[in-house]
Amino acid sequence: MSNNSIRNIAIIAHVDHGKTTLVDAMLKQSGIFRANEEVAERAMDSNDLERERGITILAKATGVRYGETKINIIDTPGHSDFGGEVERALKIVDGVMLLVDASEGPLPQTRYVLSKALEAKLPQIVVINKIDRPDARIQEVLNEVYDLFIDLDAHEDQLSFPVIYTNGKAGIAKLTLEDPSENLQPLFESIIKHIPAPAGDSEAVLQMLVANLDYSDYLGRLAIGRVFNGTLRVNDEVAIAKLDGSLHKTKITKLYSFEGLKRVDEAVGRTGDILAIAGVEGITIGETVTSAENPQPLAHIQIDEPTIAMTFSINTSPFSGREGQYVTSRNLRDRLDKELLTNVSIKVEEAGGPDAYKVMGRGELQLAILIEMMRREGFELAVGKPEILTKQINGKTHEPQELLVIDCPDNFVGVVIEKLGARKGKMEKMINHGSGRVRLEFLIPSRGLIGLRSEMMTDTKGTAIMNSLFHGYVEWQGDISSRPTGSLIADRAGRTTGYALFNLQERGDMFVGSGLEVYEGMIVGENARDSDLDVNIVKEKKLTNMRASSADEAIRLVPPRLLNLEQAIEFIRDDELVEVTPQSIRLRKKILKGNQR
Ligand SMILES: Nc1nc2c(ncn2[C@@H]2O[C@H](COP(=O)(O)OP(=O)(O)OP(=O)(O)O)[C@@H](O)[C@H]2O)c(=O)[nH]1
Ligand SMILES: [Mg+2]
Repeated sequence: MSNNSIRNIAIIAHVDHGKTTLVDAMLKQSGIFRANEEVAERAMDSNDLERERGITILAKATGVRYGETKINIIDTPGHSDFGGEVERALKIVDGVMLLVDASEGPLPQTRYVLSKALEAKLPQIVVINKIDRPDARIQEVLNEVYDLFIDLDAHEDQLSFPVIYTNGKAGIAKLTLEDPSENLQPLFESIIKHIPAPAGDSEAVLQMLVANLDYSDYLGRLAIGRVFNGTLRVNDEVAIAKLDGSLHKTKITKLYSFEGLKRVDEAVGRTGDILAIAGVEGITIGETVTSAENPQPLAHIQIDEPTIAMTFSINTSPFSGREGQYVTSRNLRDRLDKELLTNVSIKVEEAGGPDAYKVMGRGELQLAILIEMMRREGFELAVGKPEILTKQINGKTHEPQELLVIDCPDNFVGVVIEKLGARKGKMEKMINHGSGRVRLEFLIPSRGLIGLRSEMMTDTKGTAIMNSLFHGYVEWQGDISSRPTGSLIADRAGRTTGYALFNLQERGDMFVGSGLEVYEGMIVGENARDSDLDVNIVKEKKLTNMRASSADEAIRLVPPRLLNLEQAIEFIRDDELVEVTPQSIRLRKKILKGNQR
């Protein structure tokens, strides 16, 4: 039995290939909005960090109507660090739209998300997007997509996917390039035709798989998931089949379906639909809402392991508690526990005592986003250098490896190869599109990527595009030398002076301007040499010297290099920390006292 009036589809792609923009257009053309309604661009990217960074971080569900059919669409993030979001979205859909940028072609995350969709045996609609780009190479890109399918061992019948050409920005979809279509009708039709309706029996035992959580001030925890079998009604007595095997009885107090950017109250949830329910305090992702009398849990959601870890600890700097609201180890623990509820790809362990936690995730960006969210909520914390999670395989240490794709102008190829060689990168492929840009593919230990982005940007004058993808484990690749420079460290507390900065700036890059409060052990700059250097950055000029005083007015300070959170995380070494507060990002030595280091 299937519910032919519903389709559940996820939209998957590499970062920035236009998923959220296409969902915008689908929402608009399905008549969800009133004629005069103001709708923001990339409306599904609703949280602050998503809007600021212009990327999707969390997978989100929406529903549109096309004729008699309700299409639930899950917009997913394209950045590799958020792959866990894609993995769980795929558990509750019956097919995917695989979007590929008509100029960039398939990139590492295209490969990743497609491999997950093939693994889940989900049918695909291939969408070649951004066909309006002046540098679009549509036919070539389509061929690259076929190659990718073949490379991923797709079955013959999986190669007969439908192809749609779109300009997501303008809301146009075409079945062929000559198609005069001026709207998304061909895409909607294709979804209805090629994506199977959800199977499931409305009379069978209730089984709803929870793939996401949300929170409402009135209703408490909301579980979002798909009803695979049975029918769900408000006030039903149900059981939550917990991950640990136990059963927890509860009553559904509220039921919603998704309609555009809103949730719509429902009394009865349909089999096959994606719904949000309340009355499920304590539920977590991967659990099943099922019959209380005859519980039949679905298989748990299993996703890829974390590859990177960072230590989050309470802020022990002399400035601790000045700028943040939440500073205790209890605060930190509670916040991380809360994160674990919704963020399936993160793991947390105690790291030698209650004041520090090892937080494990898929990449630096994922952890940096978590830290950024925490500081906005009022937390202060200190974080250490990211470390790679190794694994013992047959008694030998293995480390995670990444497939790294770099796109750069051909005159930088030499620099790029040299840089990656030093980081144990092995070149696998080099493709010259003949457009003046070259695409290089490397296998490189994940360690080798830490701090690479900023160096690569400097080396290629900001022209390189880098993308990486987890590519299994390899035997430990030996030492990779870290930053070749040392730190400039404040040797006493006080306020920085222009005079001191002026005298220090020839030693390296300064991270602070004048008049800033510093403490002993705080890192104030990057030493041009390879060792650390303690400096007096609060030194006042001697007031008795009239000549120096007048000369001071003319001093020219080089503007400080202000590091953002990700740059700070990339900069620090093992014996250093980043101190994060709602207002500041400071770098420090783990051991503050100069005479104890
Ligand atoms: N020229 C052109 N630009 C497009 C098109 N679709 C999207 N874009 C632009 O591509 C950029 C990325 O679009 P998004 O919709 O945020 O991409 P995304 O795939 O959702 O990105 P992530 O969620 O971060 O992976 C934006 O600047 C869009 O305006 C298109 O059809 N043509
Ligand atoms: Mg997006």
